[in-house]
Amino acid sequence: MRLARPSLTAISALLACFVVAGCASSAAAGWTFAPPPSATPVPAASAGASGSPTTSAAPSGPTADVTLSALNIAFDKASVNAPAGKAFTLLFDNQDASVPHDVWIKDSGGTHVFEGAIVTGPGQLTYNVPSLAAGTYTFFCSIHANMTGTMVVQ
Ligand SMILES: [Cu+2]
Repeated sequence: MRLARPSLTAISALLACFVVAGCASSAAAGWTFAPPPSATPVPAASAGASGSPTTSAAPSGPTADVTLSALNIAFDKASVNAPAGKAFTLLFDNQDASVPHDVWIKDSGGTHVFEGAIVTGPGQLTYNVPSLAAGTYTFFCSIHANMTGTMVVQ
């Protein structure tokens, strides 16, 4: 009679071990995608600023030839410079939450020479602008008529 209880306890303990082992092994199986020793997770700060599926720019990538930001339905610069005769990159940073902006460029005759894709803030996008001849252009947001600036290509 006295042996019955200890053995029962042993069985339940064994059972508990089995369950724990089962849990542990299944959890281990879930980690097969990251076996390397690099235990450095993605910085929580940058992970917190997520929610930008349309962006492609790396947070700490190389700087673009031209940078432009939008905040409070306005561009941060009234004038930017760009290189003439060669394609260049334009990093657009839309800081207006839930507001769509884009960057279009037109020449002095009003012809659109570049029409960038819409970025809904907060989000960034690096545009690849084709080669432009030297001259003074106007960059603007196709959505908000008040958002314009001068682009000096030289
Ligand atoms: Cu806009």
